[in-house]
Amino acid sequence: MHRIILLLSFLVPALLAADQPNVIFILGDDIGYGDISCYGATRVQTPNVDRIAREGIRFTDGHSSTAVCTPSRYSAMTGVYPWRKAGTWILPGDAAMIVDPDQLTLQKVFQKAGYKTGAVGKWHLGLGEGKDKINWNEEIKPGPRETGFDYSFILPATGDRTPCVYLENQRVVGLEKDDPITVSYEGLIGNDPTGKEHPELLKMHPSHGHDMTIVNEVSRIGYMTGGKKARWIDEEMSDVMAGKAVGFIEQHKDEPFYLYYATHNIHVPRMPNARYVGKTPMGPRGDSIVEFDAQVGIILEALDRLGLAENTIIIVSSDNGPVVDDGYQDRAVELLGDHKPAGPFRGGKGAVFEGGTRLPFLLRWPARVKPAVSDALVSQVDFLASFASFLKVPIPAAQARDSVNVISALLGESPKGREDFIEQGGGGRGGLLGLRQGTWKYAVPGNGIKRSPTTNTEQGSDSRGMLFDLSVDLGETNNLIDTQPERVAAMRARLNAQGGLNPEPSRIMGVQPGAKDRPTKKRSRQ
Ligand code: NG6
Ligand code: CA
Repeated sequence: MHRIILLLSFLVPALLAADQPNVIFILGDDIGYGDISCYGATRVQTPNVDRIAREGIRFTDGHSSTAVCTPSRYSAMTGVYPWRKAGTWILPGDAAMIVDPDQLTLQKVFQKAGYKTGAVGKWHLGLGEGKDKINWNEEIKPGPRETGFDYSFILPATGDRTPCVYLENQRVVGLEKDDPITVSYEGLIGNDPTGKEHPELLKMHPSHGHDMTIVNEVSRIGYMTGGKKARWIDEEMSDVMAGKAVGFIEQHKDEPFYLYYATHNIHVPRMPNARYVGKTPMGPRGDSIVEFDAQVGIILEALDRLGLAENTIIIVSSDNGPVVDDGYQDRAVELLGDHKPAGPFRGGKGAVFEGGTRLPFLLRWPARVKPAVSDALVSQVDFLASFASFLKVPIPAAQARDSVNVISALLGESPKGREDFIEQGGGGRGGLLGLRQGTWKYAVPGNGIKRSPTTNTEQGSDSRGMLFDLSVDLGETNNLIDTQPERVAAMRARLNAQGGLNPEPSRIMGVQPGAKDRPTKKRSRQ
């Protein structure tokens, strides 16, 4: 009897621990399928991501919902396709938060299961009640906490948008009382020099837009004044954020935790730390991939050091497909060589082609998951339902409606993921949805503008619509739209049944409420 009790007292904590693995979701920015060496890159090496592939599952058909940042992250967090909601396209830095504090989120699922939750890195989901109402000099609410993060250390929007400061638990870090911050996306404020008027002050010059307030000798989208001591230094950003991420892991090493670590790499401006400069022949874009990989390495090392590796699920992915020239003259186009950022896929950031949303997607959990390559169709929108099922957290009826429980596919216990999946591209200014059904892909008719005028990325906009058979045409070059009317009709019907055939243009283009009042020239859109 005694012996049994003794045995049980050893076993029970171990069993509980296996039911409550830590989860770390590392989300890169603008990293394409082909930017990672275990997905085929040769001009850049990513040994730490490759280690996850070796020790875990490498998915070949893993997606974000959308081919740009804000909607992609919105959907990964809420389990809802972003085109269902107006105002979810790329947000300015002074936008209101688009995640409703009443909405169920992935991080709330973990909270309900007793986890400590933290967000470190890029936010870009809006904050507070938006422009004119955000006071950057106080606590800003609602923010990450109201969506379910116990701790947050974020950059509010993007590295190329003002305000260029970090927020820790929703307050600007390092703010001085006598140097308050103001932000504007409407026009020049204050006396800070702009890139437009003072290009001689820049160490990184814009190729498109990005000519407003200069911070750290880089001109940005949007204007700001004040907060001089609080402004970030781009070259230090990855160390600052990795330090916060490791700090969170150390602090919660004895209880289950969920960490959302959203790196700035490899978004523009690409300004890697000096340690990574020159590590690839591809200039800042390639070196920034190395810096991303190094951050994955820092997290892996922390898990090893703290003895947490065995029972921590680590997921690595990206928010949208790759882009080469994204608005700064960093020689990414000239130095690309034969590197294929989207791997075998067509298009990239902004596209409804596979290159827009099919991304590096890896999961490692040594305690339970056997190393494998999986072709299951899975998406970040599914994390919510999958982890809710795994942790036995009920999902209220009206929540996370597009999230499918694919936990068996994620853990490598089934080769089957989703039956079908809706991908969102930008299509220049048109807005495009595509339906994946097995290896078939249908994309709705677009405005016919083939390439983004700023990034030169093919968007997948065809005025007839497009149909591809990915089983023989992974690169989406042979449009079968005219040859298979029945299949097209069936796929359109399926899209329609999900509300995806004719969503209002404003929803799909993501026009911000009040956007009409804003000067169009200053507005930036993919
Ligand atoms: C575009 C910006 C681009 C990038 C993107 C958002 C221009 C010319 N382009 O409007 O540089 O900031 O928005 O990227 O301004 S994302 O990854 O956050 O979606
Ligand atoms: Ca992005």
